[in-house]
Amino acid sequence: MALPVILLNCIGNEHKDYIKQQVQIKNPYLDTMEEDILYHFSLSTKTHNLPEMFGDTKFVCVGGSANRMRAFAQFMHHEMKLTGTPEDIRDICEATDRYCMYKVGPVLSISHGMGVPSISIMMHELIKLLHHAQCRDVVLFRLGTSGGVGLAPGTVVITDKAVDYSFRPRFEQVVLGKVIIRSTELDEGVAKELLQCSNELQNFPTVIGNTMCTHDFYEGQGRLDGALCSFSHEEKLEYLRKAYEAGVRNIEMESTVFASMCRVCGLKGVYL
Ligand code: R2B
Repeated sequence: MALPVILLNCIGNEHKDYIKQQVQIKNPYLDTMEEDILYHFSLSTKTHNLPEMFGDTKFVCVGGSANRMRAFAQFMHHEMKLTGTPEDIRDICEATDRYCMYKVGPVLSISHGMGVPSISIMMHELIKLLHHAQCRDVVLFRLGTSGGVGLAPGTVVITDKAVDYSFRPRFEQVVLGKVIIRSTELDEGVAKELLQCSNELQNFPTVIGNTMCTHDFYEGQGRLDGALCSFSHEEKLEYLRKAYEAGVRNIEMESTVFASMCRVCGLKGVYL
């Protein structure tokens, strides 16, 4: 409940001047294409009027599970006192079961699945969707689960930098067999504003810290209970200690690609 309430408080503030830009697509081929099919959303520029459906979107909230993002959309519907009943909101991507998507007023709520490959596909199609729909001034929030490092359970971590397994603020993408490195720093202004919103609410312990993105839930995050475990309990603690010293306050599996794609495409991104 903490994340939706903090976010609601933030959205309740007047929409700030800090977000006055269009989504920047970094693909010269895209605008020459007769049709762009967003395969995993089951949407297309030919079959759907994307500006009409999505043009007024201001906040995109993404999270791992489909059920959670539906519940989040219903919560926002209720809190924004929209017409109709929250239970009746329709999954815009119902023709596919890859992702779910709900639109409630200016808020789009989308699931991204687990891990970098899954959220990366969703991000490509989402950024293209925002471009085709001619959206402006959009802020993108990831509201998801993660494991805290040296924090009381339930603490909300607003990500300062998304870092890789070596605590570096970078995302490695393999393109045509070569590794490309992209930066993963997130928008400082929006993160600070969210922290302020959280402080005003009380009851929701919130910190700003680095989020470490791993490519695996078990060995990659130093868990001792996977099917494989090639390290000792002490080695695990040593790694987590080093992570903490490097500013890591939580661990999850999607932040680096989220942050790097927001940065390249000129989107304000906040990672919770
Ligand atoms: C957090 O929770 C999921 C793994 O259980 C994964 O998506 C993540 O980043």
